[in-house]
Amino acid sequence: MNSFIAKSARLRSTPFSERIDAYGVQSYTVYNHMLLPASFKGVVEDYEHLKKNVQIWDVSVERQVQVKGPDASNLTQLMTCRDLSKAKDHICYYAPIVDDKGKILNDPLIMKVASDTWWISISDTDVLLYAKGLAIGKNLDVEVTEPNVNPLAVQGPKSFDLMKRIFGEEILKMKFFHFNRFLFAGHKFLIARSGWSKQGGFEIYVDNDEKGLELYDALIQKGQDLNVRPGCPNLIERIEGGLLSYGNDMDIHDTPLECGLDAFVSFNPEIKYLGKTILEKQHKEGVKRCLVGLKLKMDKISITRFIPIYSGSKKIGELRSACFSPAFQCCLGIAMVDISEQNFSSTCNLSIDGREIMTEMTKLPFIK
Ligand code: THG
Repeated sequence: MNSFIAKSARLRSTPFSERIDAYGVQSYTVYNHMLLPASFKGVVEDYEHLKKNVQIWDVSVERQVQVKGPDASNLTQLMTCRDLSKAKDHICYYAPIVDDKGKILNDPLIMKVASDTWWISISDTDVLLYAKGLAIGKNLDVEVTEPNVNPLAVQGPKSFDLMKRIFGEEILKMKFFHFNRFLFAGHKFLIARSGWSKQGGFEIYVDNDEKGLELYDALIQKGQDLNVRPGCPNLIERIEGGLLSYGNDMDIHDTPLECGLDAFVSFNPEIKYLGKTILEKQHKEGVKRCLVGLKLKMDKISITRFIPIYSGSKKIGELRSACFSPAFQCCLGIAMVDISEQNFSSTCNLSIDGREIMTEMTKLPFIK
């Protein structure tokens, strides 16, 4: 297929777009109405490189929905099933946003960045519109905006060395999922020890285009001997690590309990959020389906839609993401299956897309 994406202002560029082009991005996906690189030298080569070195990712698509004002905490809590009542400045919270039916609308990181200001670092749905609608409908005293913030992720085992060279020893003291402000070129950047890989690293919330580009170039220059490269979230690495992708592994038809996100669902009587009574009922009765990992004895797979899974003639679930894993030397899949079919003790033959595949069901993540 020789098709390409026609770029326009509607597919908003980022402060780093020109660099990514120049460094030879190979493919894009679309995320929050923007282009997100999907590979540079090929998904497998990018994966091998990420596990050994350091990569700079333009993840500007991780948009910040800013909720600010006297009712900011109320509105933010109303949207998420995670208890944010004790949320501390300097800590990131993985906090699913659910609707009035307890179904997942988004699975962002949420950060309290000032006493009356929250940043919701969203996955691929229009949380801005949902928040605005709720604020208007409930007459809340808040301002909901999307500030000009473009995250840059520095990921991989050598990210610590690289970040130290630019921001000093202090940055290495920061714990996982904490954030703080660090100086570069006279500008204070909000930086978190986080990122959508299991290889370790940081996310820099770039709120100044010019200084951000200067920082991008410094990261590339100072990382030459660390074999730094531009990169992007990697399909294989994230499936092995069990990082769920909204729109792929889960969507508006699923609840956080069905997706194994129980740790992020509060049943504290003091906490009020939309969909809570439905989630309480589901928690009490138990879920009817759940996300599992599948090890599939096959050497190639590519998923562009949910693929029904049959055991004999019975449909037991659907395969939602999958890839060939060099680490496991088989295909790994993430699937939603009937709870009665959950079985971690034996292998079985499952029919996937009309092919009988020897399959082992496992808990997620594949790699701890
Ligand atoms: N960083 C930022 N924004 C984001 C993402 C990100 N927005 C979109 C998307 N990614 C949101 N989804 C996730 C999913 C998982 C994680 C982060 C964001 C994650 N999970 C850790 C894990 O599974 O090991 C820890 C979760 C926990 O224990 O709290 O990192 O990546 N800014």
